[in-house]
Amino acid sequence: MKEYFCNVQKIKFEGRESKNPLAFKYYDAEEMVGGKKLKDQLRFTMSYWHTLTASGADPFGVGTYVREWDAEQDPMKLAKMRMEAAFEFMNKIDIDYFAFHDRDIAPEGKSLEETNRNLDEIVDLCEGLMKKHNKKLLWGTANMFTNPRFVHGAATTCNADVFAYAAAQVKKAIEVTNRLDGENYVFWGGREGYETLLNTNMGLEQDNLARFFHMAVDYAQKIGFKGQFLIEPKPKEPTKHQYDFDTATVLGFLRKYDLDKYFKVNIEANHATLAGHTYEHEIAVAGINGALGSLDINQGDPNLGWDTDQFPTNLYDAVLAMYQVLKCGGIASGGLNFDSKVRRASFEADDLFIAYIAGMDTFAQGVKIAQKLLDGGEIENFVKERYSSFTTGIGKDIVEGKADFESLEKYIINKDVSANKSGRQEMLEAIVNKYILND
Ligand code: XLS
Ligand code: NI
Ligand code: NI
Repeated sequence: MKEYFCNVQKIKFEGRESKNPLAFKYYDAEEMVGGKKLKDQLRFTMSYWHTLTASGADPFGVGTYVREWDAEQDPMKLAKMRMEAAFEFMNKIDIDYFAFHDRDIAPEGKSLEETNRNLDEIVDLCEGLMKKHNKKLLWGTANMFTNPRFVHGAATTCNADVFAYAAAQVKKAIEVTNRLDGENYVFWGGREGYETLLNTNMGLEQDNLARFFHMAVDYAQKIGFKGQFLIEPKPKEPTKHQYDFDTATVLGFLRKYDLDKYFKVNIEANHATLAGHTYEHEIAVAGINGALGSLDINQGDPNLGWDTDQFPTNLYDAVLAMYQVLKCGGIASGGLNFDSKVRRASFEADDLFIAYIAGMDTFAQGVKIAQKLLDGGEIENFVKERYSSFTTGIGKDIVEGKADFESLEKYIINKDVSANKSGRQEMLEAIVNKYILND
């Protein structure tokens, strides 16, 4: 088989003294952390779209990335080359999982029928390569945002034919995900939102979105798809008001429409930033609601108001995010997906490897430090103590549902309120720093 990344050999763990840019310094896949191998704890995932199909184009200029398959004109031959390259890449970077949109892996044809045939042909190739190289599909999804037919949305369009098209497309995408034993199926609401209320029936659009999700659940049950459904919240971009704004919004929506038992969330760091949240906030909201499904770990830029999809290199954020993940008991059927692209100026093929290494080392350290922080217990003990008034006396009554307004009034009316204690934020932040710096 042709080699696509000729300048790069299999990436090895060389340890923190290594100066080799094409080696892991912190990610040792076999290292045990929290009772699991790092590779099982993190389940790193290659995003097909950013790794194989992205070009480096931006609104001001054409693509810059230099790739071995650039010259290929035939769309199906190109799709096959990319699929082979994907497995070479995963083997060399030592990643077991990948994720794709239907249109990443195979080109659209003239009709949906032809498009589905193209997809089947590439999925045949993919299935064989998965078996040969022992790789797994973390999730599949449908691209319902690139083609102009989705200009007004897919499940939230004003055009019933487009709704039907989207349904047929997702039907096929679930079938394909099922065939490849995908562990999850993701809905990111590409254009599910609106620009102006002046032309929008928001109530109908949201009801239709719920109808669409119910149809997906029904169909998955019908064909025996066992994977977990995930919604990926995002507050804006491409539309001004995306319906899946953040985790809390998604949970409210799911409950309103009786969908909460079928869906969890796929939380993206960059989307949390755009929603004005921290990543750890979003993970914690999912965690306390039993809805943490998977993670897209690409970081954004707090100074920029769009989804920059950068490789995650911010160690501090990674520690705090993984701390919440560990508190939730891990990532279950999810993984850590690099929904990240190299910068436009990082156009050489080696940059792809360097970027993944940087992200994998960051999250390896992130989870190791988070585990130590958890084991050390200083933060957890502080929090426990902070809420200790709810473990005895009147606090216990409140928690156990034995109190009401009248009994609480009777209790407090002639009593001095006990003194509040410091929240000690700076002390706690210094403890986090200690764990990071001492590691
Ligand atoms: C876009 C999303 C997208 C999803 C998959 O902002 O992050 O890449 O992860 O459709
Ligand atoms: Ni994403
Ligand atoms: Ni995104």
